[in-house]
Amino acid sequence: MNARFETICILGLGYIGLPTAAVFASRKLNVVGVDINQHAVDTINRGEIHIVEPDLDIVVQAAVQAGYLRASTAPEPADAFLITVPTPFKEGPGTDHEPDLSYIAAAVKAIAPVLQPGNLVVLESTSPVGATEQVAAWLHEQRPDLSFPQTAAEEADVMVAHCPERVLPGRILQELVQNDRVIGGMTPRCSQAARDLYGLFVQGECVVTNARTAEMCKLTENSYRDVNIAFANELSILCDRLDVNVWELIRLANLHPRVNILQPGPGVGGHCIAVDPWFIVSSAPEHARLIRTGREVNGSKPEWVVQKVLQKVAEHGQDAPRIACYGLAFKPDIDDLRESPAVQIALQIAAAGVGEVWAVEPNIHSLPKRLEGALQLVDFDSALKGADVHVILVDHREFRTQASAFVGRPIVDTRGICDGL
Ligand code: SAJ
Repeated sequence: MNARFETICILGLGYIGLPTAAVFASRKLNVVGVDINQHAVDTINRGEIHIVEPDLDIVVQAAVQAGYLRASTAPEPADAFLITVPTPFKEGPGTDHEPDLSYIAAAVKAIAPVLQPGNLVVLESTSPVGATEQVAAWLHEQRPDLSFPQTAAEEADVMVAHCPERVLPGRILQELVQNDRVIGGMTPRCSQAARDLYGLFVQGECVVTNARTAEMCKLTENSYRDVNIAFANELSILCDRLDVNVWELIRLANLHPRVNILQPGPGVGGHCIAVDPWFIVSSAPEHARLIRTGREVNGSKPEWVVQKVLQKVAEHGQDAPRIACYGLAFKPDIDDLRESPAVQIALQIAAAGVGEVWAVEPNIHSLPKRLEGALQLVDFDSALKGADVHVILVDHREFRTQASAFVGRPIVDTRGICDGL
């Protein structure tokens, strides 16, 4: 028999939680989204959104107006609880990229008092192997009156599963519905319940495995991409040394039916690909050699770009030049500056003190506090007219469509948007 879900409580209303909440609500489930950020809660309750993601505003507005989506700072009783909070690194001395599960722990603590027999708890946050079992253990500690799968197996009062998100920022709403999902329940009954839940909106296949495999699968997907981008980034550095056009090289190599090289760039950003491979490395450092090297290659690319820019500035030979950095986001057509190599590069150029550093970022209205002072936000036309050196860091649509404007100017093009012009 299919598990019945009428009310869903989603903890963490960020890039994953909010779209997921909105999609469940659009299927006429009662959704309570929970976030510790009062501003996010108020914004959503007005039917607006606090992040940039294509079409999300329309879906959220419709869901709030129809009464199916509501935000709150505290969890409420529900049939299923989804945990979609961040898993950053631990900070402080002696920590080497170890995952920080404190947001998950806080979410567990928040839902424990409202848990009821028959509930399903799904961990969606990207997590190190073993985190779902940890969630179940924490829940048991806080609710000794309820039984959980680690002790009661299929008889448990509360079911627990891992179902990692795999959507691409910029395409979240399509990918949420269309992508296949990996479902890792702590028992087959937990998996079945989670499969029923996601089956309410997922059109792709929901493939069942155990929780540890699901955790490792998510980390593997992002590590695979990281290592492949590292290959492209290494090629770009080699080609620069060997005077070969890397964009043309990759196009040609990819004509081979079994070669598919990704694109080089200024480094790898975001809160996923630049982070998740470390969760594998920190769990077995001596065995994760390739994955660590991929991270190191991508992690050192921004520094290489900075050196290229300083070289270009020196060639230009002007005192106090104005250097325009095009793009601050970690990838095209989004506003997300987290772990962005573009931000790192712009700040390092500013710190080098060779000139004034301008940032052109069409997806934000003002600079975050930590960038104020070091950078100046200017619009595309002013940068094009006024800057002496142009550094393309993100291939935003606005830059791609106007790439010919850069021709003939001193430029460092980390994304190849001017290739062939
Ligand atoms: N990048 C390159 N060259 C490429 C592709 C990407 O330099 O050829 C850079 C981007 O500019 C960006 C970074 O890599 O800085 C990551 O971007 P991305 O588009 O590859 O991935 P994310 O971080 O937006 O989303 C990834 C996705 N994972 C995979 O494709 C395996 C997504 O499906 C996951 O859901 C997401 O991580 C996540 O949340 O884990």
